[in-house]
Amino acid sequence: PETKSSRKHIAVLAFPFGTHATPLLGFVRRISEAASDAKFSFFSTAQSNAVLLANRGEVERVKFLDVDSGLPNGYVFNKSDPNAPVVYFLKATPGNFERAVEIVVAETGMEFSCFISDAFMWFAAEMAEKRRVPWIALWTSGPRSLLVHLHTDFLRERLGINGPGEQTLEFFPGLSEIRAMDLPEGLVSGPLDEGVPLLLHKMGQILPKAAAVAANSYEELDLPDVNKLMKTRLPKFLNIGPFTLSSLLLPASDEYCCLEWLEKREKSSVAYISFGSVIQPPLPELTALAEALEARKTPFLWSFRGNPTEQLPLGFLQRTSVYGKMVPWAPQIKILQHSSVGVFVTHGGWNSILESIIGGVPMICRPFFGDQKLNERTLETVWGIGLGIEGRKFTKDGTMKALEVVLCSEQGKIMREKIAVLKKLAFQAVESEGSSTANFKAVMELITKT
Ligand code: U2F
Repeated sequence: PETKSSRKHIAVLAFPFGTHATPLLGFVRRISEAASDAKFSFFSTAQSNAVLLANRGEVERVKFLDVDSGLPNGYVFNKSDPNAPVVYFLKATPGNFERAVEIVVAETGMEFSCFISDAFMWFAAEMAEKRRVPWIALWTSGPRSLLVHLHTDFLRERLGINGPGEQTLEFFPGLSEIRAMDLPEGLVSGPLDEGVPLLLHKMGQILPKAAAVAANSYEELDLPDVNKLMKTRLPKFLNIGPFTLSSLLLPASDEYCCLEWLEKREKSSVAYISFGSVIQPPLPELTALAEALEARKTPFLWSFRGNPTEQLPLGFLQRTSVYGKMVPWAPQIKILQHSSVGVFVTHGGWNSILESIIGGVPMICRPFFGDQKLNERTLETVWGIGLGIEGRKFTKDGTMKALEVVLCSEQGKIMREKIAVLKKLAFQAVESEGSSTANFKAVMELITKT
């Protein structure tokens, strides 16, 4: 018979911004399928939990619990300071999680047998250590960006802290094509004593303590040197993705009928445009992108955050309505798998890149922050499956050129061939004998043996 102590009780600590909590929930859902005796307490802010529940629905044996967001009473989001909620939240950690965890233990009478967290929430290591249980971290971006965070001190020593330069990391196995200017901002410039730079630096120092670090990627995607170096630093680094293929979350709905619209378009003709969940490009760049689409009459499907009537050139929506569609949110995964899509114009968020690979769609990338520049440089120079936009900003000419290359040139055809290879490897990784499946089993062993 089941008793309280025979059941596993797993604490899950989310980072409640960008596309972080969703893959974490996907990971948890998969673990819960494999460990039917486990019960999960999923800690995030009320807002993040509400979005997860609205988009993904209830998940069996997962209880969503709210932690303090750190926002002052009456706080109103200010577009000119979009990072403020992150800063407030970080100031409230780890106390907000500690308090919430203790309340759950007191109320349920069940201690936690394991801590799973977003890798950003490095203090989960200490919470787990205090209770003598394992900590498993999930890295929601690609291995390369984790690798550079793990080597922040080394990179600062080699490159100085002079900020972004053209010099390449030729001394860094696997990353020799990457330039200092492609590294996440703050990695080789400025102080590391507060906010996100502090968080990432701490994370790099503490992750080696994790029982395992799982990641949403697959071993065959990157160069052997990257995997090798990662394993040297984190012996239990386990790629268990791509989550799009392996996690069990429900796909998003298609309330704006994007798929029906794609049905009417020619093969590989459409530019799908989205900049993820956080970014909205500045107005002059939105204008340039719109002008480029209109000048080329490129069919487009644009997932637009904001108000297109106010933010795009006057009359653009009417003039392009025959070949263009704007929606506030789109079922991206399905769209990228539709044969009408020929290019993905993206900010280079990790989830978007993987979803594009799985759809076999080459990318045009306009990176903004964090891992995005590194992702852009990698997909252009290492994998050959996309282009960075000239000057890292949308201009009408630069955008027209990039669309021409990807949609109409021999180079674009080669990109499609290369991405087809990576796509195949992704599907193989999640087959029953695949590398990601084996790695997931290794994670499960750690969880079930505790
Ligand atoms: C942060 O990522 P973002 O949320 O900005 O971007 P992505 O990693 O590309 O994830 C966007 C997700 O939102 C989905 C899309 C992706 O799964 O399918 N989506 C959608 O379903 N419909 C839409 O209309 C638009 C998007 C950060 F900014 C990045 O730099 C990091 O790489 C990332 C992961 O850590 O988190």
